[in-house]
Amino acid sequence: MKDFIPREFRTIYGKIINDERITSTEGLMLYNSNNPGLLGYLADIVRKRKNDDHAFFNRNFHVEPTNICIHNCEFCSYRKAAGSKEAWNYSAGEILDIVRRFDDKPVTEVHIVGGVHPDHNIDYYCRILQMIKNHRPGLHIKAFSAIELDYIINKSGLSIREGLLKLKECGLNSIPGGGAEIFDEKVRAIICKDKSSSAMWLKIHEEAHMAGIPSNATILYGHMETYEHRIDHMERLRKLQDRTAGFNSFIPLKFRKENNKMRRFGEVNIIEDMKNYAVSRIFLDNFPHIKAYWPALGKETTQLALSFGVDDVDGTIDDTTKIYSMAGAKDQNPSMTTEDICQLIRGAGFKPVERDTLYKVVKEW
Ligand code: V47
Repeated sequence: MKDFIPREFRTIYGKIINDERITSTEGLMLYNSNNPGLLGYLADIVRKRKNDDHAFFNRNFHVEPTNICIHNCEFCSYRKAAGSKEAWNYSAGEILDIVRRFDDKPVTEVHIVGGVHPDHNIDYYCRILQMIKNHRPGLHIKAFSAIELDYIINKSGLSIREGLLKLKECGLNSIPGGGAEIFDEKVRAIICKDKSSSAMWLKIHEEAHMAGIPSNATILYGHMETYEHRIDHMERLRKLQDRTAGFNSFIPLKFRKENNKMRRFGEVNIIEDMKNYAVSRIFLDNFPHIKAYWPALGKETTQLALSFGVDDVDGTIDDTTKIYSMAGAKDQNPSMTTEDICQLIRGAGFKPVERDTLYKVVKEW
């Protein structure tokens, strides 16, 4: 047993080196420890076993079809009322025009997510998918959060499975992790009260996995939630992943306070960010990847996160998302060249590996 592991953490340490699952109580103990160095050390054991010294990224861009939304989440800085000068709502043709701007670029993924527009339906979503697939069949379409899917599938009269299979047939390859926020029903009732329930988010991802559509999962942390709420959130995900193995990555999203109704909660500090990545890596033993989403977190913090369990930094983005710049993130026009990302990763002591959405290696840089 390593001498520098404090006595109270030796059982957890033993479990980690033996690749055994830690309990919720042990997860809480890690959160409550004031020892970020130890958490980084423990998380790095899991990280290296799963992903060696590789740090993954992809070449991607986002499309945000609309910022008009039937929901009015307290943390959202992105939503605008219909009729507002800052609101937009693209037709499927306009979305294809955005995709066409990347025709000469070696991107492998388009990430499509936006508000839940009251006029949208499954046919509009299918048109988007089909137009993109016809234009660029090799482009992976990671699209539509469980919240958008809940609305359009429910409206279509199809079952969740039927709706997902229809979208898959039209070209949907995977589902992003948005909309999970915090699963605890009491917190959810305060921060996003009219949004799809936690049970529905989990059901849609479970049905997607069973229909052969992989997905990601997120948590929105650093506002009013407690460590117990974070552990409960991850416990629900861990249970689902045990059944389906359909999640690729877990993406902790740090709450940003600008231009939304939750400013009073402030923003957590970098120690809290690192703690959260480390505990996620250790607790979610059945998730292959933990992602630090650099447009939300900032480049330097992302670099540091690689030593706290993170093995993926998302992608090049090319200034195509507004969700975080509107909420006060440092990069107002998030974009990185492949060279920038490789430098960021190498500077942190890891090996840059370009991946596709499903983590097949495209190139070791
Ligand atoms: O669900 C919104 C979050 C999410 C704020 O799957 C905020 O690869 C912090 O899910 N402060 C959408 N967070 C983004 C998302 C995502 C991002 C990157 C990669 C993937 C993936 C998924 O953004 C929302 C919400 O949790 N969010 N507003 C805010 N003020």
